[in-house]
Amino acid sequence: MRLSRYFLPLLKENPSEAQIVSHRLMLRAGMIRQQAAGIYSWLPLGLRVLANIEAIVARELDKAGCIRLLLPTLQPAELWKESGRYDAFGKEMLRIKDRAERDLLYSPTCEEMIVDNFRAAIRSYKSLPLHLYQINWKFRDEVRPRFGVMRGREFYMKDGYSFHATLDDAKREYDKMYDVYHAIFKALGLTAIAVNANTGAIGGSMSHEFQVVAETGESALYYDATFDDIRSGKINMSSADMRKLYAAADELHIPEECPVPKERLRETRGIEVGQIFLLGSKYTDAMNIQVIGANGEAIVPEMGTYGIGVSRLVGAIIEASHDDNGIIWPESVAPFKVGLINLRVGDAKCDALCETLYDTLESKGVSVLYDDTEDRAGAKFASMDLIGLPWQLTVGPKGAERGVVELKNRKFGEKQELSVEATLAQLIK
Ligand code: P5A
Repeated sequence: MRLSRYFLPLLKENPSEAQIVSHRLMLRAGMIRQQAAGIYSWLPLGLRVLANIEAIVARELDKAGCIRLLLPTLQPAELWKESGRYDAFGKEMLRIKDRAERDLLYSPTCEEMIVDNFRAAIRSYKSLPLHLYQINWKFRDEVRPRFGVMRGREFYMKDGYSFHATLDDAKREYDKMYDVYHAIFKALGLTAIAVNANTGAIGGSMSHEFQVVAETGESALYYDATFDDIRSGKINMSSADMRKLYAAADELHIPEECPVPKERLRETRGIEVGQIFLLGSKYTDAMNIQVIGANGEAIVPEMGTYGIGVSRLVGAIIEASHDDNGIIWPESVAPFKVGLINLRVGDAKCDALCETLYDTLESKGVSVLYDDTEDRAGAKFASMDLIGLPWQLTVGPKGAERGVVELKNRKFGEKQELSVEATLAQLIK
């Protein structure tokens, strides 16, 4: 992508409405724009990151045997009246009437809608287990939308729902998703801590929240100090072993009953990037769902549900990975892998070398944002640091004369002067 042709509205000043660093940086880096409280446009740079996260989440779920579909964002109220949640959900639900005065709502979550799809198609235990998921917009009319995409009213969520013949089967899927979630967050460059949590408006008998530690997080957490060693990379632990360690959300932490000695107990704040629930038959009972069991009897399917805050993750990754100059994207989610800076646009050698680098990298599948504008060098460097692409490749007149360029790693800051061949070898892997 040529910067001169792109839509990247960077802000020079810190926006006064942003209280936390990720919100500030997303606005400054031209990733999002607020349209109403908790409702955002995703500008091209932000959308690329959102799409990368979405693709990683989908890839890991597909690998785990989950099946993707797409449900509508607008739902008829009748479904929610069947489950009893139409009234229970209260003011968080955005209620709409169509021209025929029929009650609709903008989906805050989709348990009812998925059960409705299940009942239209599944008759027998032989079709179980079945795990369906979607990645789609949700709306919750939060009392206090804040911190940008962290607590939006409109937000992008991965929501999965599994159906099983027995509660034991549902538990097994829950345990499997517990592991899959760790793998997903790891692939996104994050270490998540799974804490025991309340089931709230979703319901069920067991739940874990996946939390990324951050001072600015909205949840209070209590956990075994071993998690800090896992986070720092000092020790490596399997998801199964992690589950044996104590970790609880604020509301479930009872100091008198905590098994961890005081000196090993950590109290911090976290960003909830996902939550899983063992639902049992809450929705299948309420909506009268039955299928034929192995002995010909009627059984009520048992369920689980599994959520990931895809848009919230964009903010969470920035909270976990930035410095004073801007964002530092992990390669897996970076909007472009390389920022190519032409220090003297109009100089024949600089232009020719940049064009060669740009074409070669793009043709090898390495995404490049090419700064071909006439801005000052200082401004170009500052913008590249702000938007946080993993590699910065700078071409200046002296280097171009000798056929060398400068390659900087955004995370470690180290700069190398390299030949064109060596640069390409380094970036095309
Ligand atoms: C699980 C999937 C559910 O809704 N039903 C379908 C279950 N769970 S949840 O915990 O309520 O939401 C799942 C994840 O969505 C993110 N999230 C939000 N992100 C941004 N702004 C919001 N207002 C918001 N509300 C929830 C969280 O990451 C949460 O874990």
